[in-house]
Amino acid sequence: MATKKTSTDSGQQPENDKTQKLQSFTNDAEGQYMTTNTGLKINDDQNSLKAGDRGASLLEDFILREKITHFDHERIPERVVHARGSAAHGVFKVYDSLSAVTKAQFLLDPSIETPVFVRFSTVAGSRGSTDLARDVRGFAVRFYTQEGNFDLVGNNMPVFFIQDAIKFPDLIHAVKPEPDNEIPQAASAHDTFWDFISLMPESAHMIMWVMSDRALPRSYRMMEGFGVHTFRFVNKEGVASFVKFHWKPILGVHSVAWDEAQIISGKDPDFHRRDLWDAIESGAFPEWELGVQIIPEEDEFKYDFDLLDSTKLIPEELVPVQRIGKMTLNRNPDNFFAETEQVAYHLGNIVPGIDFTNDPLLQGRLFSYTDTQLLRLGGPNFHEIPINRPVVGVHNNQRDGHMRQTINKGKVSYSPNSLGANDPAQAKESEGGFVSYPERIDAKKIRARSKSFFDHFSQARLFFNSQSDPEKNHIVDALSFELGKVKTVAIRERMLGILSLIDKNLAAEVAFALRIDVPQDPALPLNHGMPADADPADYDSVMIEGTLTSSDALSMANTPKDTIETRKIAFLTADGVDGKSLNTVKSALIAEGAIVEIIAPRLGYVITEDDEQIPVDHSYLTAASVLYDAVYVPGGTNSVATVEAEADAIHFLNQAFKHCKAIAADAQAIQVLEATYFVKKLPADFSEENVLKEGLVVSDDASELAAKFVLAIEQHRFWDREKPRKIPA
Ligand code: HDE
Repeated sequence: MATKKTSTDSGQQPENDKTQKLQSFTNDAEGQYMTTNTGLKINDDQNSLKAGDRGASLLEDFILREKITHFDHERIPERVVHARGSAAHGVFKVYDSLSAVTKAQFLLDPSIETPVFVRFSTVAGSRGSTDLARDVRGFAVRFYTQEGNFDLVGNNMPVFFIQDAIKFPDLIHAVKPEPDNEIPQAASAHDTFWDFISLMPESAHMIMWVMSDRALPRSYRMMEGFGVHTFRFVNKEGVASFVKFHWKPILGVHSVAWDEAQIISGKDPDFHRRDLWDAIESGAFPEWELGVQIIPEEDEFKYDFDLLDSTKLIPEELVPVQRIGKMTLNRNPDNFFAETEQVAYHLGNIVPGIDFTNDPLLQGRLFSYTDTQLLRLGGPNFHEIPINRPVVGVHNNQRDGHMRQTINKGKVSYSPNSLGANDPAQAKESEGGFVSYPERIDAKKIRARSKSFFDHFSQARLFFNSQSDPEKNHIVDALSFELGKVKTVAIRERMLGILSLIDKNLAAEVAFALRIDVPQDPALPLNHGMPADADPADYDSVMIEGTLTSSDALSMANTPKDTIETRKIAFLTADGVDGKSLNTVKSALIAEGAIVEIIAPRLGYVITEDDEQIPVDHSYLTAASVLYDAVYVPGGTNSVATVEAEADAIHFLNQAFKHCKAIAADAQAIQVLEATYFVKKLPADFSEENVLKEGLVVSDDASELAAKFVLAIEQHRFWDREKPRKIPA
C-alpha cells in the first residue's frame, strides 16, 4: 500500500510548541487509500449500492449512509457575534522582564517564545458576510503559555458601546439584521441600531470611533488592538497595578475610503482574509508590538473618568504606552474549521500575574464566553479540541460528557481522595497555583450604576477634536450616510441631539446633509436605560470638559508612514509596453517589499517593445482599482495607445484618484492621464514637495519616478484631494 506521509507537512512556515503539538492531530491524504470512518478501504465512491444498475438504492449501503450523514451534520452554529473571522498562528516575545509589575512568566523572560493563535473578525455580519463592513474588528489573541492559556480577547477600538454587560443582548439585537425581514446584512445603517444608540448616550464615544475610518481597515495587519477593559497586573510580592493592553501594528494604522469599502465588498468580499493569508504565505509576517499603560493602585481615582468604565480610554498623554514585546504571525492554519472556527476564546483564561477588575462589562463577559461555546461547540469538552488545548498538561476531576477524548486512568475522580494519593494535587501559590487578587469589597447588594460613569460626552469630543480635517469629514459623511438610511425621522433628530452634545459643528454638518434641524435643547436622559423606579434626575448625563482637548494618538494622520512593505501596486500595460521602465520601477518597488501586479487586456503575457514576454496577473476584466494601493502606467507607444483606449483602464485610474491613491506614469504615458478627469489636477511640476502633497508622479526617468513613487505610496492616501468634498468616478 502506498504510504508516503503520516501527517501534514506545512511547508516553509515556522513551527512552535503549539503548532508542533497540533501536528499529531493533522491528517494528510496524500498517497493514502480512501477509507470509511472505521478505516475500511473503499472500492467505489462513485455509485451507491442498488438493486440492479437501474434499481432503487439499498438501505444496506453503509458507505452511502455514513457519507451523507456526516455531510448532513457538517455545520455548527456560527458565533452569535464575531461570526466572520480569519486567524493565524504566531509567536510572542517580551523585550525585557516585567517582573516589577507582573509575575506572569511569559512576560518575564525575553528568551521565551510563546506560541499565539490570533483571530480577527467583524462583529455584526454572518460567517459569509463581507470583510469590509463598517464595523468594529475583533482582535482575539491566545497565548499558549507554560502556565496555561491566556486569552486577550480585544477589539480594534479601545472603548465599547455600553457600560454594563446586561445591555449587550440589546445592543446586538439592535445592530443585527432587523428581525422581520433579516435586512440589512453586516451593516449598522438601519433604524433599529440608531434607535437604540440614540437612546443610549453612553455609546456616544464608541459611535465616534465606529463612524471614523477605524471601522474600515486597509488590512487586519494595519489595525491597532486593545484589551478595552482595565485589567490588573500582580507581581511576585502581591502588589497590584491597573493595566490597559494595546497592540501597535508595525506597518502603521491605515484605512480605506467608505466608497472604496463598498466596492471591495462586491469585488472581493474576502479582501481582509485573503490579505492576511497571502501576506503570511509570502513570508511578509505581520507584526505588532504589545503596549501597556500601567496605573498604580493608588491612582485609581486620579482621573476625571472611571477606570472601570469601558466607554473611556486613558489618553496616552496622561499615561504613556510602554512597548513591552512583539507578536509575529508566521503561519496560516491548516484547516479553517478545525482551527479558526473551533477556537474558543474566553477572557476568563488568565495566568498568575494577571487578574480582572470590577468593570461591569468585563464581569458579564466572564460568564458569556464559556456559555456560548457550550452551545456552539456542542458540549463541555470543547477544551479538548486541538486548537483549544493548552501546551501544558490538564489534570482535574472533570469527567465524561459528549465527545470526551481524554482517557482518564484509575478509579479516582474526586478530591480529596486517598485511593489516588490525593492527586491531582492543588498547587501552592509559590508552585504556580492561581490565587485571585484579594481585593477588598464592602458593599450593599444593589442594581445601580456609579455616578462616575455618567460623563458620556467629553471623550467623544476629545476623539472628534483629535481628528485631522479629512478624518472629521469622513465622520460627518459616515453619520450622514448611516442616518440617511434611517427611515424614522424622530430617530435622526434624536441622534442629532446627541451629536450636538459632542460637537455643535458636527451636528450642524450632519443636519445639513439630512435637511433637518438640530434640536436646540436635546432632552437628557433621553429616556435611556433607566430602572423603572428611577428618578430621571439621577440619570442625567454629567457634562464635563475633560482635562485634555486633543490627543495625537487618536488620529490615524499621526501613524508612522515610512514603509511600502506589502502594498499592492497595479501596472496598467498592453503589448508594446516599455520593458525597461516597467522592470526598473518593478524592481525598485519589490526591493522596498511591495507587491507588483501586471494588468493587461488579455491574460497570459504582454510583449514589451523589446519582445520580452512579461506574465500578466489580471486582465482589465478581473482587476479593480480598489484592490490596489497605487497604480503606475509605463510608457511604450503601442501600449500607451491601447491603455488610453481601454475604458476599464481609464476608470481604474479615475477611481484610484478618487480614493486618494498614489499614481505614477512615464512621461510617454501622459496621454493616458490626459484621458482621465483628473488631468486638470496635475501639478505644474513633480518636485518631491509636490509629489508628497499631491501623490502624482510623472517622469521620463524610471529610476527617479520609482524613488518618488515610493515616497508617495508611503503616505498611504492623499485625503486633501477630497477638499472640494465630491470627487467623480
Ligand atoms: Fe465579546 N463575545 N462580548 N466582546 N467578543 C464573543 O464569544 C460578549 C466584548 C470579542 O474570534 C462571543 O466565542 C458580551 C468586548 C471578540 O472567537 C460571546 C459582551 C470586546 C470576540 C461574546 C462582549 C469583545 C467576541 C461570541 C458585553 C472587546 C470573538 C462567540 C459584556 C474587548 C472571539 C464567542 C473569536 C466574541 C460576548 C463585549 C471582543 C457571545 C456578553 C467589550 C474579539 O460570548
